[in-house]
Amino acid sequence: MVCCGRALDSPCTLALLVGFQFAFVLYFSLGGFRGLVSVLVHSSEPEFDYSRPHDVYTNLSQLSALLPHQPGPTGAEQRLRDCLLPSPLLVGPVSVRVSSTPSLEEIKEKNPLVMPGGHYRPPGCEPRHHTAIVVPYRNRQSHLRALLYHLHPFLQRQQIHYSIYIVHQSGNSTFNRAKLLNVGVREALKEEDWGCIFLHDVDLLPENDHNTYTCHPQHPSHLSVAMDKFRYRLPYPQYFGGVSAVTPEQYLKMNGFPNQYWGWGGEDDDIAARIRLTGMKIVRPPVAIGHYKMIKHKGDRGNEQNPRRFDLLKHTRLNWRSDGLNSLTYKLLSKELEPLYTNLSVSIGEDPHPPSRKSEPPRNTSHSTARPMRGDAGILSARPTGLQHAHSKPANRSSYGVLKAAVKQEVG
Ligand code: UDH
Ligand code: MN
Repeated sequence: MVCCGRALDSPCTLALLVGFQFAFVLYFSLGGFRGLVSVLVHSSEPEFDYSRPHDVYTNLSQLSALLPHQPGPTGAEQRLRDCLLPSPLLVGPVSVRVSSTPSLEEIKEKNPLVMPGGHYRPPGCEPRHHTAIVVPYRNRQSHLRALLYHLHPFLQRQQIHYSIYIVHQSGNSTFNRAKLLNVGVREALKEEDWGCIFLHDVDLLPENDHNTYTCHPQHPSHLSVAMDKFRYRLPYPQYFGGVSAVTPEQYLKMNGFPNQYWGWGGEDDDIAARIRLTGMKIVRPPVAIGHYKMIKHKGDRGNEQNPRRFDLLKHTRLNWRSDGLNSLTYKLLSKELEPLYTNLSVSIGEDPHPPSRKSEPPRNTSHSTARPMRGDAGILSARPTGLQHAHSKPANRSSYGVLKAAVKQEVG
């Protein structure tokens, strides 16, 4: 103490100076304040090297080598063991191919275990997860091929039981993404007792197979948390667009999705509001896992920005109970089991308030920009959503019967 009270030339002052210098260097070598916090708080974020991605078909031959159900010596089928969690076939970052995608025939050849309708069950083990992938769709053939080329091997490595449903809006009336998703959920559940339903834009390709296509048992999940379009960040905290997932129970709880959003924008924010209004929250994988590439595209004809979306969003609180699964009407025009997907062609009606086309300049979604275009989230009260990773347990499917009863009700 005595020495520290003295002038600059004392050894103690010198030691203090050296100490400060050392702390200064340490601070910056750990990445400044952020790095320091992450070291102190001990971030559990996994790390992946995206600069050396694997081919998306890696390890698939191992699946083909697995023998499908072999009859036991007595002729009875042997019970398969449960699939391992996490799947030993996962590789982490995978490369994404968006140009010169092979033809549908070639994709089928590369995925010999996929059954008609885009149905798949792991051959060597009993799957713990049963997931329907529902894709709202119209006039995006090249995107669809890229998605099928990419998603089939991606999901097979995860060793889940899945099917891909393409919900095709027939006709030229204004596109309605959320209503198509409602139709897809309903039709998928008519077919199978799915424990998890993925709502998947056709142009989003997952870049890391640790992003498992399974549901959280209590809360809806948002998977596309880090899209290249948004510079691999969440554009705003309650963003729920792109790729998300619900169990039938969660879907039922929020009365499904809105049917009234015709055109581009707002419907995903409405769904996020429903989640909050029904006491649930959004769970997400870590940013390092939830990487997606969006195939670049311009705005589609027939999916112009919906000028009513802000107004609709103001009324979600009032409307969610009456607009959704319980008010859904549509006509299923055809259902075809294509080799790589189930095609549902549906007539969902028309926008009762069509915008005047003259006043709406065509939207240009050139995706070099990282700015979210809708900005609709400002309407909703900001509420932070924690980044949580919880995908391990299979969803509780007990209330499936309730939804099935609701789903069975015939629609015109
Ligand atoms: N879609 C079609 N055909 C169309 C229009 C849309 O298939 O003519 C489907 C397709 O699955 C597409 C999805 O609807 O991926 C969404 O439409 P989009 O790709 O035009 O949406 P966008 O890329 O959305 O603009 C990205 C998120 C922007 C931030 C949102 C903030 N709320
Ligand atoms: Mn898009």
